[in-house]
Amino acid sequence: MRFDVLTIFPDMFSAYLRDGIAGRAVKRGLLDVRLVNIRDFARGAHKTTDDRPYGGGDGMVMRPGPISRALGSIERNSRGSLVILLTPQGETFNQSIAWDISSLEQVILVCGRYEGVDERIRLLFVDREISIGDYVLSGGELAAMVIMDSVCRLIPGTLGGEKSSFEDSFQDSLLEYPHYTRPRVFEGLEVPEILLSGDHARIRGWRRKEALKRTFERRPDLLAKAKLDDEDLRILEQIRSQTPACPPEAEADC
Ligand code: 9D3
Repeated sequence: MRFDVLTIFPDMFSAYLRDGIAGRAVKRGLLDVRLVNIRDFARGAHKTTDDRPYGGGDGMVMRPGPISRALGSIERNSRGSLVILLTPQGETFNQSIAWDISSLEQVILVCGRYEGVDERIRLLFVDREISIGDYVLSGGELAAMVIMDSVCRLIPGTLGGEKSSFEDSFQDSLLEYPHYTRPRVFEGLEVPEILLSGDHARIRGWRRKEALKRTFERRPDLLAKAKLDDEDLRILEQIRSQTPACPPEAEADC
């Protein structure tokens, strides 16, 4: 798999590509990452990549010429490649989109800056538009790294000794149970006795209940999609019955 990243700030990627999971995939020969500096394709004495918006208004817009030429410089995989624009107006990224992308041989990530990219880039070249969530970033670079990170984990061989992405996705419809390591007592707080018992069946049951409890409390939306067996449903009913009802005057907050 190969990522080509178009950006005016290629240096933002160096620490991530050195220390992150994508860097490891590159070292193992599973992934190729090429950084393309859009400014290298800007013309004129000032090499500007942005300009004022037609019609007026605040902020600057990325000019189409440099991005178009940068895209033209990329060798395209004959078996197909996808151009993704990182933009607040895109579909919200999630694990299902990460799986989609992980099946491709070449992904071209275009990082916008300023108020955005000239509309004609989108019209002429972009296959998919992605946002990483409803908050304001200063540009697409961090979003591109988020996508590379989550997609890399899905390439077989990237995670090495760690938990496989298959195991990860198997559980991913629920939040995780609480984790503990040494020491047994920290700041007066003890590790739950059951985790020290060596009774693996009871430990599995405790963890499943804690995962269901957390998901019920924090992300009830996930329970709707989760694969739950009869035992899970029984535990959930017990959790529900132990949760105080929401008083009508506080309905919006609980
Ligand atoms: C503050 C300016 N906004 C209102 C006029 C529009 C705006 C334009 C450009 C807001 C952010 C950006 C830069 N952001 C991205 O390029 C971006 C992004 C994001 O801000 N949030 C979540 N995902 C992404 S992907 C690219």
